[in-house]
Amino acid sequence: MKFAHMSDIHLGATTEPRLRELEISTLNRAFQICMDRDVDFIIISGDLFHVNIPDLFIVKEAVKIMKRFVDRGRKIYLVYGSHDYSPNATSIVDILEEAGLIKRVGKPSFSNGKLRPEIIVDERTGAMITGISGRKLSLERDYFRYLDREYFSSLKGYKIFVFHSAIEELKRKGEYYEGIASSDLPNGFDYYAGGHLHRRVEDPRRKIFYPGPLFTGWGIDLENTIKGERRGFFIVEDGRVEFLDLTPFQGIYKEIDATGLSAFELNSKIKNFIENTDVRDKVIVLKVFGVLSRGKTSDVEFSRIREEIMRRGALYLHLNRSQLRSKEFESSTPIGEDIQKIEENIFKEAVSNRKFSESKLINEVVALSRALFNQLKVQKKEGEREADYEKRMEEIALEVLGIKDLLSG
Ligand SMILES: [Mn+2]
Repeated sequence: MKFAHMSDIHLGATTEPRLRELEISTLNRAFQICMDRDVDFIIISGDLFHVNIPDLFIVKEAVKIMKRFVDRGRKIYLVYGSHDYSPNATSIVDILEEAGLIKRVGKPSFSNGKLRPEIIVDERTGAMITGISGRKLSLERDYFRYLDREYFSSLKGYKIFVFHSAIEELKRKGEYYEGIASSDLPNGFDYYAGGHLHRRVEDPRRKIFYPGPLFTGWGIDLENTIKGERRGFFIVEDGRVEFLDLTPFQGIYKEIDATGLSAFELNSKIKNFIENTDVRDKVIVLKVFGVLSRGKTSDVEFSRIREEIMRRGALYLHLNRSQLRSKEFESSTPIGEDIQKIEENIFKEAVSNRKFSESKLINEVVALSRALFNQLKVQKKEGEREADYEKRMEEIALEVLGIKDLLSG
């Protein structure tokens, strides 16, 4: 028996044309290897797509690639990830399953109050495959609590458990995710196919394996790829696990400390970096941080910088400037125990940089900002027209600002 294990492909995460091409060609390479190596089936541990309803262009490309594999009588098994699942809307995963392209494993069913995720037996190999899908906010942890563990350990044969959850014991220093304990996994499986962690983990003693993302087109994943994390997938043959490295690009990671510089000086420092770096066909991650001595952060010509880097043939520029501040609008890292508190503190900080004659006004502005912010989070209803949604939001905003009557009168 030979199978492939991929995860966290996040198709559609990037809209940059060149990155998108790479995303598709990397998926294609992975499936070509699976066909060349004649694997019996492929397991995807969640987050095949970046959102539950992705751009149809990427769906079409993915279907083309997966169909070639499936047309050979091979199967693709997967679970939902935290990204491609939605509690109240149909996911593209459901549509592809209805079309017979993929098979979702571990659909929940209950027996005597215990959870028995459905087991799929692969026809070619007889492998038994089940698992637990990912949920937003790690709600899947509750599912693990109710698992019928005895039932699973009584089953005879080669068993694979597919899941989309991080595991606490595998946490590295500085990683802040919530996960399950390795003891939450049911005993007696031959392979635990993990997803959700965006780095490769091989734990042969516990038989837990995370391939990490196949392709990484965004944020911190890009940064980690450039810093050396290899991207690819596993092929498992008779218990041997082999990592196939598909890392699709090279890159440059550059930090620039702006502390003590004026916005003007920072501009020329960045320009200097671009002029002395061969950025061609590379992903550039540029992190600019520190406190400017003069000028505002908006005086830093980031869009010009992006244009220049792309003009010189870079694949993509990922700009991290979340820790760049200026003296004129100095802000410390917002602190608070929960989201509400953090939001409040951010508004307070912003307001304290403005000069109000009455201190009472500050609290009112903070309260108003928060109320407006909360109301603007309201999402579009299913089936609601764009224009109706905009009108509804407008009315809500006017109401919060207390000027509804003023305008209508
Ligand atoms: Mn993911």
